[in-house]
Amino acid sequence: MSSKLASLNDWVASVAQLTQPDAIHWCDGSDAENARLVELMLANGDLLKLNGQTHPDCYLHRSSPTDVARVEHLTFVCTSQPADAGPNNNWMAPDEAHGEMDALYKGCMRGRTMYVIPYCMGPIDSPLSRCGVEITDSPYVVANMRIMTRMGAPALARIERDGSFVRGLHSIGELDPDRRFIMHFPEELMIQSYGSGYGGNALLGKKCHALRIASYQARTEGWLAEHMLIVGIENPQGETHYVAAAFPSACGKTNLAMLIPPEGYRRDGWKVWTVGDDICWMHPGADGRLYAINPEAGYFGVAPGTSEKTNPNAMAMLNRDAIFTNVGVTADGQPWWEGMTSGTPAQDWQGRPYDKAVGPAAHPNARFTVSAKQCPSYTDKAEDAQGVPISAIVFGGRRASLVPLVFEARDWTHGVLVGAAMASETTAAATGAVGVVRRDSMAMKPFAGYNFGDYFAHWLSFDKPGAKLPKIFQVNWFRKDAKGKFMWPGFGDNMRVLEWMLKRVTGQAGAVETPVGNLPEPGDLNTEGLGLDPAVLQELLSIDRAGWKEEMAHIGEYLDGFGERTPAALKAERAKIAAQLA
Ligand code: TSX
Ligand code: MN
Repeated sequence: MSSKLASLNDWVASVAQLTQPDAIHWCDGSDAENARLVELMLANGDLLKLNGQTHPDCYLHRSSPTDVARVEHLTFVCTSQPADAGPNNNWMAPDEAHGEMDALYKGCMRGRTMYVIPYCMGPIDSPLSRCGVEITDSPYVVANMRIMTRMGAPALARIERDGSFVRGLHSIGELDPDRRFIMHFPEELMIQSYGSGYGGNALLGKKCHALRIASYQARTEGWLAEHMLIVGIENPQGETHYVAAAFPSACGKTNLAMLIPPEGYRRDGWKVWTVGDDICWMHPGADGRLYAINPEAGYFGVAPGTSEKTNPNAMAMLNRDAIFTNVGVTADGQPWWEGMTSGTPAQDWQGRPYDKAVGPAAHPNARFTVSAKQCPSYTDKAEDAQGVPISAIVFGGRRASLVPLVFEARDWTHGVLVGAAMASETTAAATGAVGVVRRDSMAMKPFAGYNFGDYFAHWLSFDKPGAKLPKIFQVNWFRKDAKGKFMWPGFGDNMRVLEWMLKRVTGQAGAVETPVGNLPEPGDLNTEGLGLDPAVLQELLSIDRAGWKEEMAHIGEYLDGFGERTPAALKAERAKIAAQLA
């Protein structure tokens, strides 16, 4: 097979020349093709079949034990000028990077099949969507890309219409951590990945394309590619407002995207709709509002911690047509991970007999891959070519102290500062010290395809005459008291905070102005039925001026780290707040 697009055929031919596969397979995305690939992977051990009674068409993949997560230290942005990648990225000169990668790719697909995957990020018929082609020698990557993107014949037809696409080349190589690179060439709209078969390193449509390359492309085209969930909140009047929210890892983004409102809210007619759980592309519309699509078609979620208690919607979508990576299994072949409320693991993620003295059953970064449509709260609006209008943008982080439960930014510039200053405390899930505050602007530290200083300026540029921008908020579900106990119940009860935000958007809720931002007074938040101690609520909604003075000094140092690329307007906003606190 080949394509009607000469530039695509030429590129495929040149990659085959370099990598020397035994065969080339153009993916059409059909069920028959998927069935053949599953057969192949069951035969070669890439997949194990799970219990067909309890989990029809579910499979387990065990990755190489040294290939279990993204590798930030091996991830590079290769722009001609180092300053364009910025201090927030690793940089390599494009010529040098191409030299390194070509040497690794030389003959690397001998004895293997090369798969050509045309894919579309976003609804096939949406002007907001963008396409790519991933070439890979991993059938596991094909099976995952089939769930995570609109993949195959319809995507190829759109690519032939558009005439342009992002090029992604991936080989698992030897899965050797010392021969592994994830390279991005934003000026060429190209991605090259070698030596890993895992998630963000290998499913190139996700972090590599939809965030790193897309953020670069979005800057030149006037839109935003963000690390945000998208959720629709329907009120008892039947009106739905859409919220986009950025959180660093381990803050429960997927849980928030699939939130189930507390009983009282459900009774009153409130509903929560899931549009996306990880990535959000936002474009200014003709009416001045920001319209968003979820460029993905599935969820590649962290399994451990997902349970009937934390995310019942996710549990309901995981009993059919799902791929599990690095989870444990029960004696009767059901997937199992830490946090599950029933079942007992028999084997751990490496296939060894489970022994809690050896380690957890599931790897802490174990994943599920599942179609978005299997989520009970998924909305058809996610398939809308125009996208959904965004009423509020939320920035969150994990902060045991200082940051209140919620506050509203005064205006867009203040909101961009809040996003740029985002920080989260490290958890045991990451390597290194626990409880250390790390800055992670807009939760994009690992994913911005260019200099953060330029990125902040791009965000500020949306505030222009005629724009009807969303309100920006900061939240913190993770405040702890002196005894180390979480002060806010979180999960479904976050609905109470979302209600206040949307009532601020429509002018129906009060707030008090502080230098840090506008906070609800205790009476502005619906805490009915929570049994929350009034003193705890007061504490969650108050500002520690001395602590914030210090925080603002840290934010100033951080912004100075991007040198002259940091927008003056952002520095001025910070200085203004610092002066008000003094
Ligand atoms: O996902 C979380 N969310 C968002 C939910 C919509 N988590 C899990 C984070 C790890 C991925 C949370 N953890 C949240 C939260 O809002 N809040 C907390 C902290 C917390 C943990 C346990 C309790 C309360 C708060 N349990 C009890 O109070 C019984
Ligand atoms: Mn993510």
